[in-house]
Amino acid sequence: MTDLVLHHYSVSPFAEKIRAILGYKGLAWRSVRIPVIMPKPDLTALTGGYRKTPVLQVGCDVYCDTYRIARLLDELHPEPAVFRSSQGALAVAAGRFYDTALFFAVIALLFQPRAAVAAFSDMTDAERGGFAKDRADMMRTARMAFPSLGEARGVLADVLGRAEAQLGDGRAFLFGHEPGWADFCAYHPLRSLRIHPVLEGELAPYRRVVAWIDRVAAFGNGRPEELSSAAALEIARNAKPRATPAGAGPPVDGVELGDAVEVAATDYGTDSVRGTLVHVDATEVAVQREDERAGTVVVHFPRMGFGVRKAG
Ligand SMILES: N[C@@H](CCC(=O)N[C@@H](CS)C(=O)NCC(=O)O)C(=O)O
Repeated sequence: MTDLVLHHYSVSPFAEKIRAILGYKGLAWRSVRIPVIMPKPDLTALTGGYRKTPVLQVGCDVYCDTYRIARLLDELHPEPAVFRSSQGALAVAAGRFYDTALFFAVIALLFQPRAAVAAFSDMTDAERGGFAKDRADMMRTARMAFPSLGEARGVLADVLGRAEAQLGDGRAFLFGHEPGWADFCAYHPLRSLRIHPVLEGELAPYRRVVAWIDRVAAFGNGRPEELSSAAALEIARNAKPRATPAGAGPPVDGVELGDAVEVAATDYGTDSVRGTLVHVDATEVAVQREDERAGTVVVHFPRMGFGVRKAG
């Protein structure tokens, strides 16, 4: 039985990024459906407060943010690789741009009234209202600007035009003949447009981009098997943390291993996670915490995009 437990919901673009990577790697995984809005008590029992989607659990190790999750999947299942040395630095930089500027441009398009009604057609009015309030609350503490519709259209036209031109030399993926991190990061927001009943037409002028989206979608989602959130908590309770090899990396300002710290995203969804700092390397920080229901858990975050400070 597989150890990979993905906490996610179906309409989450970032969750689709990880589902596509699981498909690309041909992996079996267990699927825990989480609520689309807060509260998410069984998820936050594992994470200690982090609320974003998706989260990957392996025993009592909990991986937050798709950048950290994808690195773990490469570590556990190296072939085929997501982070290719041939695409290296460029792919990580491009991925970050796609995950932020492109993602929020697409969100701005999806949330315009004519599109939102179609995207959320399976929700009641009350559910739609609850969703809008939840996301407005989340964005109130955000340290980033949400684009206007005009700005979003500008970003989209630029990104799509460049991608269309780049795919013009016959390459199958954005950075060559093999897919990599940047493909998955650009894929998840653009797929939301591709499958949208009202917005799909926005992609019509970009034939090669559409073919590329379909090529990534064809990886599928691997082999999911449903699991209840209660069973996921039991898995955590009965597990021991994975050994994390000691790594080297720049120290975190003002804190040392063993200190009580708070870790939080620096962009949006900034709910902090409190625990003992147990690991720091160039790309990751991890904290250990005790939870009444999940037991001892180690929560892993990328360093990029997360702040660590001494717990007050
Ligand atoms: N940097 C995060 C972004 C994740 C993200 O923004 N996910 C959205 C869903 S697609 C989210 O968390 N929305 C709020 C929620 O699900 O509660 C990552 O790479 O995992």
